[in-house]
Amino acid sequence: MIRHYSRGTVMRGIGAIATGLLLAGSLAACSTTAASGESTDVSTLQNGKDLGYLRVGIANEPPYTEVNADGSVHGGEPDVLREVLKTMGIGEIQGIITPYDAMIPGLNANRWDVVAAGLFMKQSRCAAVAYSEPIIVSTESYGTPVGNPKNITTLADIQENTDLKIAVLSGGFEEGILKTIELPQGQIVLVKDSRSGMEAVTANRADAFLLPTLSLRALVEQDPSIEVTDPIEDAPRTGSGAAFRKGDTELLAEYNKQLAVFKETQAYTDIMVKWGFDPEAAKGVTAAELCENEG
Ligand code: 6CS
Repeated sequence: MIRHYSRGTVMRGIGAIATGLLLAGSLAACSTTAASGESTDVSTLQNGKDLGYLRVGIANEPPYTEVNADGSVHGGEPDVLREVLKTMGIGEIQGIITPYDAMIPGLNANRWDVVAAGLFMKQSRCAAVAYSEPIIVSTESYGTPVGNPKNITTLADIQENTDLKIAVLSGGFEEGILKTIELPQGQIVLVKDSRSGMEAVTANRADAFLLPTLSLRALVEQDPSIEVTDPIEDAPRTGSGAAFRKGDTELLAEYNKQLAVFKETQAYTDIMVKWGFDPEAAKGVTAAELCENEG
């Protein structure tokens, strides 16, 4: 991705970023209005080095992504992204919260430079963006009423009982799972966020809420009104890493090179363990394998 910045804009941008970083995590992107005078072609990688940060699309769904009260961005994905970018000369990330179904359109519209949100790899997404090698491989579960009264534990269970209604995030990976198994639309309850998914279950509009296991567990820690099943054994393996624009080949290549080194460090293990992920799960798994996921 080549964007045209005049040298003056780049220098003004660096000054602006120095101020911005003092605000610790303000959610902003640098101005890209082209000034008069000579223009220079600046790649996303070089632009990140010049300005000191990359803009990252996130969801704010712990433990994958979490935005603190001061605006700082954390979670398994952003914490790894930040450390790997530092080895590449890019000191910080600026988070922009967005729904999952807007992450790829926003990336390709240059509203952010990378997605690091646990945006699980599957065929259609891998066709639209350039994923790094995976840093997280995780599982899916159901959030059900306490006691799981309808004993919903697998995808087969909801296919066999057409009375069951399942809440999923609109445009999320889980909606894709239900479409792949050809669940009738009448059994699918689309919700806009995790809170709404939980409420669909507690208000009896849905019999279960399909979401990553660790995300449901984080929600239940705050609100034990539902319970979380064991990982769904017939659900696809979910894997994620940083997602870049297809044209940012230089950024992807350098990121993967540094990521391979970082995944062998104690710092990587510490981040994964801190957020509840298995640091061994992503080792030996490739983006190519995870991109075979249907949907
Ligand atoms: O990749 C996705 O669309 C899913 N990823 C996470 C971390 N949560 C739910 C979302 O649907």
